[in-house]
Amino acid sequence: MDTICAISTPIGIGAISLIRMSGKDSISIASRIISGKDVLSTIEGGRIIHSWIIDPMTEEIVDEVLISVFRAPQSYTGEDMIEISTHGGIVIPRRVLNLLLREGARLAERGEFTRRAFLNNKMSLLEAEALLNLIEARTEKGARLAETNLKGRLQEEINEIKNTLLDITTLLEASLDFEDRDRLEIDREYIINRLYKLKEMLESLISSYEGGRILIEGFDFAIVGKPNVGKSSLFNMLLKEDRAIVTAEPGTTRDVLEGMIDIDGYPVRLLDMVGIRSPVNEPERKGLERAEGIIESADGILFVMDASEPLSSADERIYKTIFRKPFISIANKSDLPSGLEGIPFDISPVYVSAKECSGINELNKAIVNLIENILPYDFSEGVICTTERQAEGVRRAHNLIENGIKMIEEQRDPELVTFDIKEAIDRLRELTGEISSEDVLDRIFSDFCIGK
Ligand SMILES: Nc1nc2c(ncn2[C@@H]2O[C@H](COP(=O)(O)OP(=O)(O)OP(=O)(O)O)[C@@H](O)[C@H]2O)c(=O)[nH]1
Ligand SMILES: [Mg+2]
Repeated sequence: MDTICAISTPIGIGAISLIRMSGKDSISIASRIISGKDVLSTIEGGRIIHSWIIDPMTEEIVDEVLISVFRAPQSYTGEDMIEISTHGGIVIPRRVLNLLLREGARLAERGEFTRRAFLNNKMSLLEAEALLNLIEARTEKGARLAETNLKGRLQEEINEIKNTLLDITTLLEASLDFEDRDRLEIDREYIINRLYKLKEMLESLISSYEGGRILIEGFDFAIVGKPNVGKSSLFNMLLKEDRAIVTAEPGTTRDVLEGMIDIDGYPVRLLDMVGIRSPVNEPERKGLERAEGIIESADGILFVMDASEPLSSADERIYKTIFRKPFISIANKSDLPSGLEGIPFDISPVYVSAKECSGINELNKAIVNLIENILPYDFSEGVICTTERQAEGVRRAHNLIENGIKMIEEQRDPELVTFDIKEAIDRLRELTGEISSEDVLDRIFSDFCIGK
């Protein structure tokens, strides 16, 4: 494979920058742009040397650097690799990168280092996805989950299921050769029991995805209420940032604003939106259209009311559009004399004041409670799917097994059952990457950043 390189640290001002190169020419390419050209060729893997980057065309010194040398197969990608730590900023790393490109390396694509690691059996596809989750994790709980998957727990679970399925195929195939019907009966009972057990394992993996997704990507809360009840003020309060425009005029917010916060280790995405009423103009009508979509797709709702006024039919109408979703009702402006009375629907709101920043602990508690009620799983122990690809693969294997069980129960030809079980094994092999298509790999690794 050709030799690839990329800047692996974020571009911008920082103390150091890391440039990575992988492939069979890594060491010779690096040798051509440093002082003491022969040092690298004799050095063993896993060593770091101090050196200078020199432009071979102008002999100009570009930077003082540290160079780490890795030799195949003992490297991240399994190939020869060089990592150059340069000074940070925008200029120096780019110049060094350009020198590497000029000397014959090619710019890496997104996730290409990790893709090579996968192709060289350094990690499974599930581990590669866990790695991506880890980089993207926004909170500690998400990162911890990704770590668990990176250690291969999900992989182990899938392997266990797959190996049992392989045993079952062997039994089924053996039974095909048996003349003796009694013997086949015993096997049938045994096979059905084992398949039921596997079906259950897959079901709990499927239901784990909802929680896995929330922990990695975040729980989406749409902030919903009449105009002027203080939705944007609440958004700013929770974000601890003066992000959304707040005015005394109803109809201030039209677009959807998004902000991520960490509540007790849970990543929560807040969505501030237009106040709900009959739109008074075109921008507001468009805002409402967006809001409807957001309410629909949100995981939960923060339903905001004004505590200083009696509830109106407008509040009630809004309540009717959201009450089927997980929601928390909030009475804002509780610093003002209370006007809330005779709440016509069955809620007991959390009282807050966005103006005085009060009630925030109670609100955070309510948010955590709601999330924990939704998470279907004990995350400290469980094996969890975190990507749609994983969940889909597990679902397909599950359906095939379910079908297999049905056929055995209906005393159908074992050959047909074997067919489904083998198909289920293939789905699981795709999950771990034992069988993979370029398409699937492209999709997974294109989510990575360049340099990973
Ligand atoms: N007294 C008091 N006033 C508040 C509080 N929260 C918001 N306000 C005021 O209420 C008005 C509306 O606040 P916003 O945050 O813009 O309300 P909104 O719901 O986002 O309004 P729209 O975007 O128009 O739908 C502003 O004048 C705020 O200063 C509060 O807790 N107490
Ligand atoms: Mg607003």
